[in-house]
Amino acid sequence: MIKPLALFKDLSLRESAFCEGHTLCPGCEEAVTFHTIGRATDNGRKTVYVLGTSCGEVSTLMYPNVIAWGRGEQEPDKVEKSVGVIHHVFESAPTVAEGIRDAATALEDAGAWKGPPPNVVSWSGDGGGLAIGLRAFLHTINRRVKAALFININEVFANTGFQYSPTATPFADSSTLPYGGPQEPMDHIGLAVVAGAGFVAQASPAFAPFFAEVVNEALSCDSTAVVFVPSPCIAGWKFSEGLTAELGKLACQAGLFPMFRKRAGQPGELKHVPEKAKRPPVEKYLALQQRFEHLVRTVDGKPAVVKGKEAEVAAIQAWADKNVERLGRLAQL
Ligand SMILES: Cc1ncc(C[n+]2csc(CCOP(=O)(O)OP(=O)(O)O)c2C)c(N)n1
Ligand code: SF4
Repeated sequence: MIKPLALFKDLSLRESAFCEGHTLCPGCEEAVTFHTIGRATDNGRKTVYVLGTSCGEVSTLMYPNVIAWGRGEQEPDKVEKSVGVIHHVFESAPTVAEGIRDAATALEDAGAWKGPPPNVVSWSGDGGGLAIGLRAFLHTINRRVKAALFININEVFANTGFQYSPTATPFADSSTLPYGGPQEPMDHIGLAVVAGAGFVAQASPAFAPFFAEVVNEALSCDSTAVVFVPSPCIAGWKFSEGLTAELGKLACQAGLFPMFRKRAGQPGELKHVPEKAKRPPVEKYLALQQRFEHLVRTVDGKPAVVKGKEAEVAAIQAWADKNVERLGRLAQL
């Protein structure tokens, strides 16, 4: 097995399928995510991307203007360097990916496709994948379709105006639920595991070697692979420029979005989450984002809980601690 750093180096030197001209916000983590996936898919196979409407889709496919996908300006002379992109409705990325895989298999069976089977990559936001498209997502997993399903978790429906999504951290402000509510977010990792995915991970480019490993593993899985990508949204969460990777790390280390990976039938692992005594308190993470300014602010360079909001912050801390324990147990299933 290739060591994580060696794999990271190998992937870094490959040709990305994500190129210039996108209009994602400066500081949006999705650009880094797309480069990693774009390089990992340069693996000797044709690649088909299936992009549900989301920031990642509307900001990269501006036909008739720039299209930010492809390896170079020209049609590549080798089919394994070629990239197909399908834009379709918001909630259906996994289902369309399933259709692509079926078509590829039919071509192969008919002898019309000679090369190795293509990479099929599905991309949805958490609104598309876990709210309106939850049915499509679970059924594709249930049918064990060989496709890598990526779900970008920015905790809002970003491109339509930052509406609430079921992955939102308790009490996070959004345009449809000002100041948020006490409900705990959906257990998206548990759902994918119990639905029968062959590989389930939660991985952030903030932990670059781990992320590269996970993307590579998802592409080589023989069944449905699911990768949740926690993704700080600079425009929706309102944080200062330069903090994207820092927030990605803190979200994991404080227990809100731990790095996780598990192959079906094998023990999995939690990564990059310190033991409880060494975990950063959630205030440290919340204070850096305006979506939590009704709870925690930075005073004299330190996070300070707003008077009267101690119970809300304690509830977020309790959920984060519970989350780490729950995912630890899930990894051992
Ligand atoms: C059936 C349907 N309803 C609503 C829309 C409008 N719409 C397009 S993208 C989107 C939100 C996408 O949110 P998410 O999937 O979380 O992706 P993000 O924008 O956050 O990347 C909505 C509501 C649509 N395209 N189709
Ligand atoms: S709104 Fe958020 S998710 Fe969308 S491009 Fe900007 S930073 Fe990225």
